[in-house]
Amino acid sequence: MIGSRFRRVLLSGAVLAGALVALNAPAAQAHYNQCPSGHFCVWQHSSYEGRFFSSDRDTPNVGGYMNDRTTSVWNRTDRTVCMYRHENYGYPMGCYGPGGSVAALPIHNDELTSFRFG
Ligand SMILES: [Ca+2]
Repeated sequence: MIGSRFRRVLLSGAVLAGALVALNAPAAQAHYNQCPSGHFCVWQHSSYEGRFFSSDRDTPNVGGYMNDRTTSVWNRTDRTVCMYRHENYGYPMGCYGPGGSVAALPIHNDELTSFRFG
């Protein structure tokens, strides 16, 4: 009884998720283009998908919307940008040179909180 109700809920969730994916399809196609020239860009999911944040200047805290969620990045600037696990540039987690990008951070996934231009 409880089991079948649970399955029904899961099924409705799957249908809803499918509908959301369909609605979001046009935006998802533009994910990589979200990153303006001159910005350091970060995304929630691999391959530049999901939540997005970017800035063209030192960012001591990416804010609650993006904090500890970054999985892919693109440094679309002509400078090196270094990433940090904590706010105000605490605990370095690596840098990307001009034009550098990664579809999925090899380490420190979902930890980025601040970044700074070199
Ligand atoms: Ca963090």
